[in-house]
Amino acid sequence: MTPGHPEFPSSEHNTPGIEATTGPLGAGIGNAVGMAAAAKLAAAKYNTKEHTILNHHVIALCGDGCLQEGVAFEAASYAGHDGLDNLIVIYDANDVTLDKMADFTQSEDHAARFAAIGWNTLTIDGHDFGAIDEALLKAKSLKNGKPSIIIAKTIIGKGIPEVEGTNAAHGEAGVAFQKTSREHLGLPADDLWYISDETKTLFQERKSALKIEYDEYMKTFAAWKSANPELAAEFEMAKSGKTPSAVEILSGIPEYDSTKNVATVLTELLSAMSFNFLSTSRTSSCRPRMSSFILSISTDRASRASLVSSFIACSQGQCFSLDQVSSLYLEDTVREL
Ligand SMILES: Cc1ncc(C[n+]2csc(CCOP(=O)(O)OP(=O)(O)O)c2C)c(N)n1
Ligand SMILES: [Mg+2]
Repeated sequence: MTPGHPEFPSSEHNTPGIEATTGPLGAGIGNAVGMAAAAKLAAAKYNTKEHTILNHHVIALCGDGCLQEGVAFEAASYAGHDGLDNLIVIYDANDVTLDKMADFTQSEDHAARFAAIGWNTLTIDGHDFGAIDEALLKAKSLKNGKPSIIIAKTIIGKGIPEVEGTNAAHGEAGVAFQKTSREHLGLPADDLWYISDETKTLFQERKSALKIEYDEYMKTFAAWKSANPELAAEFEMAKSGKTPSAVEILSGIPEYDSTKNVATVLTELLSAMSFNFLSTSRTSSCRPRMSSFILSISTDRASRASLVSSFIACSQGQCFSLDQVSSLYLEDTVREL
């Protein structure tokens, strides 16, 4: 759906409607899990008893190659453990990875592997549109605290007999046969960008149906906004992606109240300043530990300021390991003590 390896937001290869794509295999699973965790956090913060403004699913497509990467399973394991049932991964299981058949390098049972880390697994014929629809509806309706993977068995290069079902179909290898393959698929051979009337009608009808849903949603959103102006302002700020300046952060840090325990101070601090800006990537499970650790050794104002800077740095994409953070702050604190 998205050509090339468009890792950069400004890439000319970005495809409208696709929110994130990656080049490094496996990273997309991490993206999807992060988006699902962020959606859960945001829903918990912004939805009210009266209005639900966030209840969407995150849907990601991946291939055999994505699931060969270790990072994919670290993220998937986190998603299973943390019950991200708003996440659906559709796996294009075509048994090919670029220039070899997948069984040349792997032999795992993906359904069993995902089930073992707490996912729902559904296996379908990926060329059957009805089955895809049905599986998506099922995955959305399960709501059993588990993410879902739809293992869609497909044939790579379908309709191009010269390469169909083999690694020769990856990339541009089928280009030489494109004219005949269009014929095999029942499409006009010479019209490279042919879109049937049936397809156009389908999308027009879909657009009208979605417009009705969109208008309904916007009514709910407006009602939520006027009932919750403060939350709405925070929501807009979060969407804008702007982070507070260091001065604003420092002025927001409360004086340490020695009658409260450090965990309470941490919660107050984070909820006051950083909630919208913490990202949830594969390192997220270490971040709360890292923060409690730093705060437990950082009862003075300057160290707490450093803690907040670390969080902001993390949210802006620079992530510190526990070792780096401890070497930065622990030494000073130990010296002071
Ligand atoms: C981390 C990483 N290693 C290697 C590559 C090179 N690479 C590009 S596509 C691919 C195999 C992709 O397999 P799959 O996702 O199943 O796609 P298919 O061959 O089915 O089209 C590899 C290894 C990469 N993009 N990223
Ligand atoms: Mg493949």
